[in-house]
Amino acid sequence: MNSLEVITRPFLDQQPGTSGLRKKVEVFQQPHYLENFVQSIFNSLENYQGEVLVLGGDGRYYNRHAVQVILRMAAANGFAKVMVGRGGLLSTPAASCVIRKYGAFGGIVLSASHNPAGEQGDFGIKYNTGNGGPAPEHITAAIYAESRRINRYLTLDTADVDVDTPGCRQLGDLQIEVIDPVADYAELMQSLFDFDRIHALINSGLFRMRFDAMHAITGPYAVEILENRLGVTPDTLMNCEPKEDFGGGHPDPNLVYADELVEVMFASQAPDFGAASDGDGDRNMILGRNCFITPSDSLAVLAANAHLVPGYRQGIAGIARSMPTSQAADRVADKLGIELFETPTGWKFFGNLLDAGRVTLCGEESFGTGSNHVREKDGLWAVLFWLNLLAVRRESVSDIITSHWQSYGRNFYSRHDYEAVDADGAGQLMHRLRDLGPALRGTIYAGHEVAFSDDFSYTDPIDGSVSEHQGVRIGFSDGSRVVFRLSGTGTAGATLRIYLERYEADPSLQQLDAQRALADLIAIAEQIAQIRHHTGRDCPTVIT
Ligand code: VG1
Ligand code: CO
Repeated sequence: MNSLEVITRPFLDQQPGTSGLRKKVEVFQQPHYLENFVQSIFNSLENYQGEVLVLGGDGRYYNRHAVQVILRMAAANGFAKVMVGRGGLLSTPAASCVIRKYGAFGGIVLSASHNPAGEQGDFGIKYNTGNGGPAPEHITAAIYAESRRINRYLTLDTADVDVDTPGCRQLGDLQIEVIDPVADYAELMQSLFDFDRIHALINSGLFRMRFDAMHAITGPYAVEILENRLGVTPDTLMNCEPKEDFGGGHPDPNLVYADELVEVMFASQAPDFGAASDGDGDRNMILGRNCFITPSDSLAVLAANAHLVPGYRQGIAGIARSMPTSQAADRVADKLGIELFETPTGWKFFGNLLDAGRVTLCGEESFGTGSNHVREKDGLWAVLFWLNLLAVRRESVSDIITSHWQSYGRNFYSRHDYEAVDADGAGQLMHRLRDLGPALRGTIYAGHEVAFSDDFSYTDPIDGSVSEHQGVRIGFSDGSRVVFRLSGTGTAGATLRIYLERYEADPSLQQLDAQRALADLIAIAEQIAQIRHHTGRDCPTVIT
């Protein structure tokens, strides 16, 4: 079958953000838009001819169409085989798992994660390399450069392929294998965690839980793992039927968007454990009865208790966290005598450290946690890790976190998001903070002295690559911090994120509400950055 060369012209806005290219569906629907980006990915790679590509997505609107486009283009560009999840589905961590397990050259994941889906919503696409992780910056930069000069792409003139029936079929010279999107991932989870013990807890009659898939990709994964293998009752699982528009919701597992679950968990007869996952299954929220675990604390707790879980019984090599993530994990690393790395936001910065064996656990404040089992953050993995801890310790979630704070101190933490604000105003705010920078040092705000202020820059310890302008940090002499950065995943205006952190060693002061404990810092952030003035907003859209 001859491949077809299509003449095209570049779009100048195909710059990947924190996690791939995300745009409104209608932007992707422009003729050649998706094809240009896919060909730009292929053009930026070398020696992929004859290799295997993994393909799947979070099931949002346009996923099915994009799968067919990519299959034809992969065939025309000379891949030998594409492994595609049945129905075009693969959660982000499952895609990572499949790439690694079968030694694929790389993978294309169709997802805009938590961004709203549907015809009026967003679509997204990202490339993962052979280690199963998000393409590092030098590759995303090369893809962007290609997209700005592309003038042709290769495809086939063929009918759609059946991706709903498992098994192998041909498209020209390309072999297509439709795989079960859940099986390999479920097997990996079973190899890491003590399923017998979790099963015993769940069926003890003393434990109730809820899991909310938010009508996104984790539904089928939760049914197979939590229900079929671990024995939860079907009413434990909420919103487990994936929908192309995510049921009109916003599958961002936080206190605002996962309100249905939050209501259940904060009721008087609440279950013992609650969890939710995001659109593409790589993030998680952990709740206990009337209790919320911040993602930063979750990372610290997992690290401190990893020896209780079979997959990590040998101990952990090191921990990496993104810069805005609280320093709770640093204290655990310190106690364990292991390395702690502070990286820019986005999972791609963990890849080298994981590949080099320098770290075992990674986490981000944005509800992302993961380990060296794949090269993506992993929502259900975190849920299973917590279930394994609960099964071993047989304590409540709130007792576990309280005793953790007693041993290590508590890092009060909160993130304030101002979503979809005017991009110019947000840009000016960041610009001003960068200019103020070093001049802030030594100034005192409400009794807090500024110890340092900078624009975070990261040098990768493995390959020496440098990533600049990763967020403005203002640190105070008592260890408190305020961090400002702009989101790289939004598709409308700008989203300003403000991260607040304060350490409290005294157990008698650790039960305060986080917003109250951080009130001083919240006021200082406003005073320094003039958030209201620059965003035109009185308060954040989302507080977590
Ligand atoms: C956000 C989070 C970041 C995460 C990224 C992708 O990025 O802050 O920690 O890695 O989303 O996660 P940003 O640039 O909007 O702050 V996901 O689940 O959307 O793949
Ligand atoms: Co996600």
